[in-house]
Formats: sequence, C-alpha cells, structure tokens
Amino acid sequence: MTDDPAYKALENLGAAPLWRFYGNLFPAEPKSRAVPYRWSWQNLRPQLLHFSQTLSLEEAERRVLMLVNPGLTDPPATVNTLYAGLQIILPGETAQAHRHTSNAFRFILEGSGAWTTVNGERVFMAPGDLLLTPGWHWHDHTHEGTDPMIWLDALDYPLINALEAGFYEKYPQRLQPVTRPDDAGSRQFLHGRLTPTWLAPEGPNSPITRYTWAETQRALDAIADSAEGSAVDGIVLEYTNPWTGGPVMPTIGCRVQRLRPGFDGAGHQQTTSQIFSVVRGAGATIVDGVRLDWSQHDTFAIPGWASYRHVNTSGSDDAVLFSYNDEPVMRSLGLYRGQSADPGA
Ligand code: GTQ
Repeated sequence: MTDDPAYKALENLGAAPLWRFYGNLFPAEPKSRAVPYRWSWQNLRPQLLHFSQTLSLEEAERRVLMLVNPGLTDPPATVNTLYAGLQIILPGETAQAHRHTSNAFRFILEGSGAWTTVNGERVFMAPGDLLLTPGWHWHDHTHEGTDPMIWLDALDYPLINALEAGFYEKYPQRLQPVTRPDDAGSRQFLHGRLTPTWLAPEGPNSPITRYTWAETQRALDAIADSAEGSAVDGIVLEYTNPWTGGPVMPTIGCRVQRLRPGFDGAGHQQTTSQIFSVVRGAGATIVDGVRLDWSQHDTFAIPGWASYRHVNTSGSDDAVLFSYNDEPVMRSLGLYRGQSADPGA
C-alpha cells in the first residue's frame, strides 16, 4: 500500500524499499542523461572573441567556454564521462601553471605562436595538433604569436569527480621553468614503430606530448584508397601510446577519421560516449532520430548507447573528423558493448 506509514519511517532510518527503485537501478539497457547535440563554431567563435576583449587572464585562470550538454547541466559536462571547452588566448598572454588529476588534451583549431609547457617541456601548437596533458602534469600556456589562438579542451573531470578522485594544485609561480628540450616527446617518439630503447614509461599515458597534424595528414594520405575502412566510421585511426599500442591516456581514447565523398555510414551503438570536432568538410550525424548537421570546427556529442550513423553530404570533398571517447574505461572494466543499430530519420 502506498500510504503505508512504514514508508515514511524508512526515510528516517536511512533505508529504502528496493522494489520501488529496481527498474532505475538495473535498467534493461543504458539510457544516457546526455542528449545528442551540436555546438556551432560560427555562433560560439564571436562569443570567444568577445570575452577575450572583456575578461583578462588575471581575472580568469583559463578563458574557456564550456560546451554543456542540455541533459548534463549540474554538474556541467559534455557527455557522461567527458568534457569539451573552447579556449582562447591572445598574443602576449600567459595562463597560470597548475595541475589536476583529470587527464586533459588540447586539439588546436586556429592560430600559431603559442605553446603549452607540460612538466617542463614546451609543446608548440599548430592547427590540427593534438597535445596531451596527462593527469597530475603541470601545465601553463604562453602565446607569443600575432593572432588569437583557439583550441578545443578535453578533460575527463566528469568521470574523475564521479570517482571522487579529483585533486588540484596551483604552481607557486605563474609559469613553470623549462627543464626539458622543446617538443621532446614528439621528436623522440612520433615516428611510427621506432621507439627509443633507453627510455621507460613514466606513467599510464603516451610519452608523445604532441601528435602533429602534419603526421596525421601523412597517415591519412598514405592510406589513400588502399583500404575500405569501417562501414560505420570510414577510414578511422586511433592515436596510440607507443609503449602499449593502446589509447593515449588511461581514460580517453582519441581518433581521426576520413569519410569519403558521399560516405553513408552503417548505424551503430556502443556503451562508449563520444565527442567530435570537425576538422574539415561538412556532413551530418543522425543520433537516435536527431539529425546533427556539422561543418568545420563544430563540436558534437554522441551519448553512450545512442544509435548513430555518419554521412558526408558532399559528393566531391572528404570530411575529416577528430574524436575522443571513454572506450579505455569501458574496455578496462569489461563494460564495452557494441552492435549494429538503426538511428532512424
Ligand atoms: O587549460 O589547463 O578547459 O585546467 C579546463 C580546465 C582548460 C587548462 C579547461 C583546465 C584547462
């Protein structure tokens, strides 16, 4: 009986009737609170430029617009486990050194002449470069170029905070000293299968601090039409940790994919959540019946277990997508599942 006063008594005893919660606690399949969503570069870029004029980096430690999923506003996140933000830094600015247990990376969208110093190593930025800032590594940003520098920030803080493993610390000075050769991680490791023998892993992350767009483009060009690729994702490449052959960081996997002109992908669903940044081209991704139209530098989110398929709407030009996901977490916990699925529409 619903009006049984014993229910009220339970609340004061720190107890609850499982039979009233069962379906939510043990769903037949996952239903993400995140929704399919696209963030418009064309609309957000002017906002970034606005705040670059009105907010100094003394007032804000980082000048970043968070890309907040309408289904995940408190705490704000982009998908269940991951975050995306757009960061802008102006010529002459520096951003305070700090570190946190969250793993992070930057994917460069626009500008040149800036670098991030990561544990004493300056890592330079150019459009399309992927720069890793693994958990608990000191990092600060400096821009000495001539135009605004804009990049996509990615962090796993939604997951780290859910695990209650979040720690943060400011460096005692604004910038950390440079103690390693510039771009050492990418100069030593970013050459296919030739790995320095005198070094050993320093942690669970890839030692490559910067995966340059030049190398990524070279890989995509070299494959050219030698392979069909995946029916779901086209020519899709994983950025790998040379020590393991696995993902670049313990919680985040990164990919780049090329959808040929007219590509019309097969539908799929998997337990992993994904966030995409459009490198070039234009197309659409249909997610659970919702059509997300995208073009250059847009960001879009596919929640876990949502059904989706990618389409390159151009008949003449490639579309190239960068993406990241929580697949390393799902796989290491034995929770990865994937299957064909029809997103409808
Ligand atoms: O640049 O270090 O978007 O610490 C969020 C947290 C960027 C950064 C973000 C951060 C940073």
